[in-house]
Amino acid sequence: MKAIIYKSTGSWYQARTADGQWITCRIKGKLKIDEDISSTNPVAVGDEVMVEQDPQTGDVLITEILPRKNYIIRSSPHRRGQKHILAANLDQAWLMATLTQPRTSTGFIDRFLVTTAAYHIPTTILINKMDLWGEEEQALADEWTALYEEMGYLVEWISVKEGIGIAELQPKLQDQTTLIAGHSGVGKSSLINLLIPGLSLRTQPVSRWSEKGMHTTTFAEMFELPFGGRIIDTPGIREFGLIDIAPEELSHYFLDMQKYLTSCMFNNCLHVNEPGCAVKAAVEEGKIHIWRYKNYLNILETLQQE
Ligand SMILES: Nc1nc2c(ncn2[C@@H]2O[C@H](COP(=O)(O)OP(=O)(O)OP(=O)(O)O)[C@@H](O)[C@H]2O)c(=O)[nH]1
Ligand SMILES: [Mg+2]
Ligand SMILES: [Zn+2]
Repeated sequence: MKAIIYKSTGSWYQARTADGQWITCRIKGKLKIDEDISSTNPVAVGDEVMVEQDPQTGDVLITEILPRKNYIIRSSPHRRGQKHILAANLDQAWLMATLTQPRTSTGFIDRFLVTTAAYHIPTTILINKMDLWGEEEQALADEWTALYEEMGYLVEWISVKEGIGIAELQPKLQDQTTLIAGHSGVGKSSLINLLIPGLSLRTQPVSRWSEKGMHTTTFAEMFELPFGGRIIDTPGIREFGLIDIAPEELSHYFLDMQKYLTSCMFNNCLHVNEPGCAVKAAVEEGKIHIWRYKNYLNILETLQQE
């Protein structure tokens, strides 16, 4: 029978079968995997799987992972060089950021956007905790919003605490499978609690000293929305490590660089110090934001080290 994975806690998985039953299952010794991803988690939240009952033990076993429509992958937080699939079969990704308590860096945002662009997953940037904004944060919010909207991303300002901007999110979530990602403490679980009455996911204040989150959510988990659709809560990500992206490919996933790429003198231009580089010219003319270019160079350097 077919089932969808809602939660993984290491060796056990919670899933829902095609006929609506909730089950707990584990992986059969020899699992048929189509793609060769060699991740630390062979089965991810959102995966469609085939399950069958072991006649001897009565355990429900996952016998096959059905082909994934897409997935979001990053380098494993625990083991360098290993891959971890955040979730699979997504309609969209929402990157939750905050300007204070904690502040999300644009480097983090840009790494995430590169991955979702590489896997063709439509992405929205949610900026939470607007209730805490002073003049500086407001100015930054304006700047980020203009920058990312120009590239074609949707940017929404919300306050989960005060319920601002939340009703507007509902039609965007309806009947979609949405992943929510971001640093620890930005309010991912708090938002899901607000969207699903009766749910009480654990949330925790950010540290007063470091202004960083406490890594309260420890496993990704998918929930059904009362108005239709599914939403995936994920553990806070400190650094989003990119995977499977070649250095020459990187600029293709910077949506603001795309239109200049064919004008570079060399078609394998890395836009660092090659002559006749249209990307660098656009940066100098202010058509590409200097932040974005700096983040590009940083990411490029980490890709070249691999
Ligand atoms: N001031 C303010 N605080 C908020 C808002 N949204 C969430 N918080 C608070 O931020 C803290 C962290 O919220 P969580 O929902 O636990 O954050 P998370 O993103 O799920 O964090 P991890 O599970 O660690 O990744 C909690 O104390 C929330 O009450 C908001 O809009 N404004
Ligand atoms: Mg959480
Ligand atoms: Zn170039």
